[in-house]
Amino acid sequence: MNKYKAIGIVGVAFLTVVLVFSAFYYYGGYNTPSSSQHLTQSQLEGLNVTEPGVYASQTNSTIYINSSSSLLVMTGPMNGPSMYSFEILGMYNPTIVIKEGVTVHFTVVNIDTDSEHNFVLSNQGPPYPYMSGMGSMGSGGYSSMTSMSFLPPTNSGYFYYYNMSYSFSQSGTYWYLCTYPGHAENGMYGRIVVEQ
Ligand SMILES: [Cu+2]
Repeated sequence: MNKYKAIGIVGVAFLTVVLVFSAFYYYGGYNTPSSSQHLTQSQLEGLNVTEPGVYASQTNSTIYINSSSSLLVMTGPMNGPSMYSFEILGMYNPTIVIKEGVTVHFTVVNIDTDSEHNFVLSNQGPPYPYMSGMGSMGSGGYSSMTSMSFLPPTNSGYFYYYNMSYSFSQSGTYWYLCTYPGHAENGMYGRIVVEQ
């Protein structure tokens, strides 16, 4: 095999590898939102349950969490009183009373068909300015305890979600809010009370 033939074979092999990787990248990167986690309708319904350590009081729109538990938070319900709502165990923007020392595992799912949302914990209460979060990470302008990128609207039966856990180790009053511009300003928030 002469030198030029060898170079030719290496060149063809290299181009083949580039083409194969490009094809993988194209289908992985553009045709499926593979980097975002999503749930189907039945998976979402499976998560919408009340755990043993949780008591939901519809009469005073309060959720009591007495031991470490999971909680499903749905953002932007289309059947809610306002698009600026969090729906938790059938209530809209409920007060959440948590026993000090309890860890809550939040699964935040966007069920809105036309807007992005997130769910951020803060020790700053309302009123909130238009730009509550200064961008997608919910930090800046006020003190946030957590951050979350915006979840895309629901699409083709898929619901985008985000998992986070928070240990409420200090008693006091906290807030959960959506930091998408204008959302917390228009009422997309609720109160968290951590009790001893
Ligand atoms: Cu929002």
